[in-house]
Amino acid sequence: MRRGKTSALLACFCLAPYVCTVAFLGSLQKGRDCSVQQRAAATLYDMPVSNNGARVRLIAYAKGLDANGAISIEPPSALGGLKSEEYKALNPQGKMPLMKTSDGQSIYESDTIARYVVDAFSDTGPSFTPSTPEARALDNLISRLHDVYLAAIQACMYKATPPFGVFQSRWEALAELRKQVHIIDELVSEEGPYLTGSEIGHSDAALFPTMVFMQHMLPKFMQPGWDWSEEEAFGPKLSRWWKYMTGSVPAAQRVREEIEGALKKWDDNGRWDNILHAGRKDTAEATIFDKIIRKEIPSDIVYEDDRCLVFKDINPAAPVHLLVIPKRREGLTQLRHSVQDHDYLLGHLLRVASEQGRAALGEGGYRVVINDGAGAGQEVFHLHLHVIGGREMGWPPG
Ligand SMILES: N[C@@H](CCC(=O)N[C@@H](CS)C(=O)NCC(=O)O)C(=O)O
Repeated sequence: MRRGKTSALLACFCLAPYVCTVAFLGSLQKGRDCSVQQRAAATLYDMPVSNNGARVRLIAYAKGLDANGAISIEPPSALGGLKSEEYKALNPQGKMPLMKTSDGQSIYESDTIARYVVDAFSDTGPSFTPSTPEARALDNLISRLHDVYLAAIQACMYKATPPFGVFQSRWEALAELRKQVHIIDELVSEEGPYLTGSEIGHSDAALFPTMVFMQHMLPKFMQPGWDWSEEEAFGPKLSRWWKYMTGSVPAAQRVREEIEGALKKWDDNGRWDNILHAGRKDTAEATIFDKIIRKEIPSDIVYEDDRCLVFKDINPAAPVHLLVIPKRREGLTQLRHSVQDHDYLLGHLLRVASEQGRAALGEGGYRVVINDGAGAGQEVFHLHLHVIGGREMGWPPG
């Protein structure tokens, strides 16, 4: 839809006089086609740190929609904040981004806003729609994998406490994040430079801001066995794509600067100081249990899963005496170091202790003991639950 400047100006006056006129005059100054100004002045409510919002911003910047006044960007505080009644009337999820179109319609969820922007402003800038059905299918697939499997658990990199999407364990969520990145890497076009080939698409806009998060945050979680290497973390094709986007795509460079500027403030404010596996790493000495877990020294193992190991105490205090230990200590040298991140692990250890107690003793009673500290009889500084039974026990325990 292209019109002359006069008819465009008339249309602008009919739709939204003030903003459209400003936008139109702006376009005159820049000597651009003014067709986009007929829909002028949608508002995107968003913040620089928001990677979901950055997906829309990247598209808007690439299309020049902020520069020509077609989209203005406001913080959610302009509507009283994410949790205000005014904001939630427009987006009941209370999240950003949110778009209010020039006719007052509210659109939320970044993928939906991005598709609206690409559709409504199809006459300007890159189409963000690859030209073959196969490339479009790949574009949709990567966008969807990003939304369902990455964005849904990304909070494991920066949120203070679980859950992280469906994960209660930060460590397991981080491992899943890395796995999902590799699944996407496998799908990426060999030729590039974009994810699906020669044309930029929705998937580039969706994944790039989340990559900025991962580039900034994942190295904070590295530790023995989890060394940081960009190529290893992202895979060869995503690493190549990242270099291209950061080196040759101005809209991507701009959102990267915006996000990193905000993340720098998070760094400076100590955001990661108390985050388990980042600022709060387990640096205590290894114990004999680590060797048992790695099977470097023999033990009589009765049960094992991804999270814990159960074996017979070599110095039993009763006919049945099992030790239930976490495979990853996660700072739990003692019970007293537990934080909310450990809820999943503590619950798991207790359930396994109960299963193993019943398996060993049937209807007979058993006792589950955690000694916290040398004064309470703790000898190995790696959290362990004693499951003791098979004889009469007194109370109080000595
Ligand atoms: N699925 C939503 C996710 C939106 C979302 O989680 N936004 C974050 C910022 S990136 C947010 O608003 N967080 C603040 C909050 O949840 O209170 C989308 O794609 O738009």
